[in-house]
Amino acid sequence: MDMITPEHLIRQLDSDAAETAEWIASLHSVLQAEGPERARFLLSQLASAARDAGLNWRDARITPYVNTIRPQDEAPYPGGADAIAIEERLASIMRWNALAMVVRANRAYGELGGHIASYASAADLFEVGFNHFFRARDDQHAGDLVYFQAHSAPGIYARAFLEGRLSEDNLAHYRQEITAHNNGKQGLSSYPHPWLMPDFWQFPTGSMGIGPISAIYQARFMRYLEHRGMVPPQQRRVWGVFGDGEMDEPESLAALSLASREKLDNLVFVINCNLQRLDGPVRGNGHVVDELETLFGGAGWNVIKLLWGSDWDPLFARDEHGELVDALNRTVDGQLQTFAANDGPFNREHFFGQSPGLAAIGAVLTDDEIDRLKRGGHDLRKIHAAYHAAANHRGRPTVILAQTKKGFGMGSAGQGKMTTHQQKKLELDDLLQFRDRFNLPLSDKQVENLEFYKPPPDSEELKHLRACRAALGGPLPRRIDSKVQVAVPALESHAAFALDADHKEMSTTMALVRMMGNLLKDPVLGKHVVPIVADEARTFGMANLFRQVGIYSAQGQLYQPEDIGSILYYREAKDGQILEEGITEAGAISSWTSAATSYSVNGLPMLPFYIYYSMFGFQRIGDLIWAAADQRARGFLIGATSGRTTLGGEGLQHQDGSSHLVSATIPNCRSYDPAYAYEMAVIVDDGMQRMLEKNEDVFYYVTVTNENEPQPSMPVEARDHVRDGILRGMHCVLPCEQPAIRLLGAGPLLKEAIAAAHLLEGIYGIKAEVWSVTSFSELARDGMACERARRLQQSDAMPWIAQQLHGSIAPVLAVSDYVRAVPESIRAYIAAPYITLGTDGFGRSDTRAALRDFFEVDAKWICYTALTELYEGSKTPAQMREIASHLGLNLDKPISTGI
Ligand SMILES: Cc1ncc(C[n+]2csc(CCOP(=O)(O)OP(=O)(O)O)c2C)c(N)n1
Repeated sequence: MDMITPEHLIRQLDSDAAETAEWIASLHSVLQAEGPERARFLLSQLASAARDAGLNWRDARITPYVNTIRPQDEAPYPGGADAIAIEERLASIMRWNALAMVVRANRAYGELGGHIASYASAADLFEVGFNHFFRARDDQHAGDLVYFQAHSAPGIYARAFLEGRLSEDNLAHYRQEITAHNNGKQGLSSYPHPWLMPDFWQFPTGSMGIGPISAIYQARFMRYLEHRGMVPPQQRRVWGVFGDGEMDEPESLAALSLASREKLDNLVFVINCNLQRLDGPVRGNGHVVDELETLFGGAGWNVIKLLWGSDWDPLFARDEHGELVDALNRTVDGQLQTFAANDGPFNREHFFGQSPGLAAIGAVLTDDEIDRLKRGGHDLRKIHAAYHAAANHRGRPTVILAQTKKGFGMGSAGQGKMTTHQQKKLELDDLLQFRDRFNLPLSDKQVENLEFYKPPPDSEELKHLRACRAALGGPLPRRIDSKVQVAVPALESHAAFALDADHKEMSTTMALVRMMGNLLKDPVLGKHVVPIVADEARTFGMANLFRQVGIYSAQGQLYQPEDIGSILYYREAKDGQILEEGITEAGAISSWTSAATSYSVNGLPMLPFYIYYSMFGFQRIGDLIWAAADQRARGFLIGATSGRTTLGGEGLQHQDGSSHLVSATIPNCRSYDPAYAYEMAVIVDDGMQRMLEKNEDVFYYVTVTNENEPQPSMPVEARDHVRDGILRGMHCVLPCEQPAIRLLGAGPLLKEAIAAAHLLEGIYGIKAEVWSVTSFSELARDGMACERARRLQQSDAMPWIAQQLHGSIAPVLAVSDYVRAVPESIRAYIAAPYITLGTDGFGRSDTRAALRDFFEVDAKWICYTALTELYEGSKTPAQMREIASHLGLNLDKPISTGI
């Protein structure tokens, strides 16, 4: 085995130590005599001289494997040693209760799962935050936002238990939400879940990577609101506590440069570097801390390494020849994990035993002291110093790279073990050891019974805990469900052009943008609207908004835009309203979520419209949308230039045939695929009313297309009826007495259905009725609900679609620009023969007409398909071929799903 042996670790000795010392002494004397400015200048001159001499030398972005903050620079601990002692006891109690919660649940039902080791490593990082930094919302302050590492949730519950916010009953129902509910109790969700615990959790972080990118865009959105004068400037911060393994996710690192570019000094990341993820070490053969230091530092963040506890300080002080630092620099993470998993004698032999110098440094410690040497992330004093420095750093976001031990205190049952992440059952001996390790006042029997422990209300611990939180504005986490309303202007005031379009040519995208332009001018609603794009504003015809409301830029506009003379010039402004995110759908949706949850997070409702290529929405960033749904987001997602056959020419990457299938799976997302500008206007109006006036936790997905076509006016008579139909999913656009067939057309293919009706009548004398289906998913949801009510409550409720199609038994044929599974979703509610056409298969680059022929969804194919149903049994195959040939269709063409 390629194990690190002491010999490997012995550092290469300095070839001229005296010369090195001279250089260092010179630096020190400059520092002393002339200060850091001059020292920095000299170092940069030296670096440029080295470059000139062809040394190809570059300052490594990695600093030695030691703490960034020197002991003498540490801020004093509020309350001093006494407070530290109390807080350590509190952390021990929370550790126990968190562990007991998980082990209890799994003793009862082995399938429930849960994690002990992650919180065990993060407990101290959380405690210092809770006791001294995380500000809650109260009358004076809008509060900090804290993103909690999801699988440390048991620890957060354990704290809320001590605070009296959660009861023993709650803890006993960890991961048993349904059972608890059935017993009239509130259970605890596995991970932060605002939908299920709406008074508690603010941000869902269970899916790795979503917390980090969301935290960055939240901090940015706070600045946006401040710069636009929507909220007063306050020292609010966003704190994100994440795992080192989680940093592997692309989303975790994707927005680092945005954070520094925008100088987000209201943002602090605390990365819990316990050096392990689920399966094993994060970077066994290197240092994850160094890698993250390079990445964050390179992106412009202030990096604070918090690696070693105070008990290491005397050891570093004795490290005259740098052997200790050198050994730490060389000890890779896999080895550090092994040291964490082993005891004092092992560490003395294998770490301090590497050289006589190191052995001498370690000689002042007993084996037990070596065993208890703390990593930085377990030392309250050091953690406080790092948080204090981060909170006071100006001009840049800060990341604290805190080294900890995974499963800290779990002893041989878990600390530093490869398998510790999944550990959820502990033997009695391990539990007793844990009790002893953390001096918990529990009898053997109480340990065996996994009893939760809460000190008396007037104990030093609980008084301290309450006082700390009171000073910081109250408990955390806490989600506030604001009921502030924003008045929505009358539909006619901003969408008259769509309601009375009178066959003017426009696409639904153009109509949407025009409507948004009008809404932005509304004296009440206007300032709440947040248009968001990911570098496609021009594609969607939004360039006029650049001038109208400006593009947000924290720095304003430091250049004269090339197109300054034009009326639509590219205007950036500090109070700009548009969020132009550049080519990052993940970033843009994170901005959208920040705006869409502002009603709760900031007590200020905002109305975001994120307009994007529909293919790059649910398919590409579906998980971020799911998280937004969990957060009870309110806003509009606009899938632009949507549909498989409508975005001619673009081919398979851009042509979307599936977003409506996915959006239908999100319970609080209402999805629409309108055909007409007036339908779109009615849908947006309804969304605004429900979200801004009725404060419903829903969001809307609306697809719009770039196909210019004559737009009919909304029928004048029975507008309420039409409106109701549009919102519930379908309304009749071509009625007919005793139709032989009913055609359901959706979105851009409605016109093909209407054209097919004319073909059927004109050529074959067959009468067809045509309906515009604005939402298959709303029809299907209603159908499912009625079906269930019939079964469970013996209700006679009839699905709405069944009511609409009630008057006839003629076959029904539906056509959608999405995969067939979308129109198939309503099959169960149609009491007539039902045929569906859709666009399954890869997209192709060609004209719309060619695409619609290829996918067999144009007027001719609809007509032919209707005839196959109507002529069933009365025409021979040869006659059907003749009909197809007459329509110009090739029945031998390959299937669209073929490759
Ligand atoms: C997107 C996603 N992929 C996988 C998981 C499963 N998962 C949960 S925790 C975890 C390991 C996390 O390791 P780390 O971030 O280092 O945190 P630690 O538990 O070590 O503190 C994994 C893979 C997840 N929750 N989300």
